[in-house]
Amino acid sequence: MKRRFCMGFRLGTLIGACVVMVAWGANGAVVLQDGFNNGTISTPDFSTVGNWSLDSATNASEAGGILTVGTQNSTASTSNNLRINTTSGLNPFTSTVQISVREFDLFGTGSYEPATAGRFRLGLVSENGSFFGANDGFALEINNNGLGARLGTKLNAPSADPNSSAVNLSGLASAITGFDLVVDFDSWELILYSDSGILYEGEGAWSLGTAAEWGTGTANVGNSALLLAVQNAGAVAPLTGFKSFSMGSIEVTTTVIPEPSRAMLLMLAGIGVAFWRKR
Ligand SMILES: [Ca+2]
Ligand SMILES: [Ca+2]
Repeated sequence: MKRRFCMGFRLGTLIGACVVMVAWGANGAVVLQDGFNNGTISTPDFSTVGNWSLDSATNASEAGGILTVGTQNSTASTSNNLRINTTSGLNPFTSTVQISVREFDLFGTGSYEPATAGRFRLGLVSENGSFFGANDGFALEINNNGLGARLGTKLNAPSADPNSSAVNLSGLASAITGFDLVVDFDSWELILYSDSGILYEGEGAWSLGTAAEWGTGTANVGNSALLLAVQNAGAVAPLTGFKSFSMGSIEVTTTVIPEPSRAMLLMLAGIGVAFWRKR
């Protein structure tokens, strides 16, 4: 995301400008940190963007530094959501948002034990509590008991929920146990980890539309949310059991996207540095 500012300049200018941009780009601020240590699901260890709320108090726990959320009953296609109704501190149109999750596990019991049944999703959504609303958002899905993943935006898949427009993986060598996801309004980066190392690394362009289109909460207030969800789906009757996810930690960091005028000033500063060094 920073590289585009460095193209089309001579080497000295490029180095000077990049030094300035990198120094500035490192100023990410942690807005949410949760190791699930205090025993109360609703209260993160640290948050400037709000507290968690749970669709149902049942089938969820925070114990031993691990959050576990399961579906609510054994019928097909039910889901349970843990969410933070976001404030302006979590806005992909003004900030680059990095979300890191560790000690992740997707598993099931009964009819939902097979890999093909049920899924987990994480996203910034424009309608509180849903990946299926009319307004666009994005979702990272982990499916197949951690052996598959999809990433996409609603805008890139207008006829469906946010799904596989950016990433579509299946048959991974081992289960996903963590990820780093970096998003803003026009680009994404994703690294998936297993216990033995990096499973996948990629980046690309996408679109979340415009801030005005992004949900009833324009500029990321109102109904928008950071959502963690697990869904019962795809099981063979008779239906028993639940799909669940667990995680040991989540951290959300935001870095303000430069205003065009501000980026130009920084580049001029970089050119100045390069010129001064040349003399
Ligand atoms: Ca807690
Ligand atoms: Ca933990």
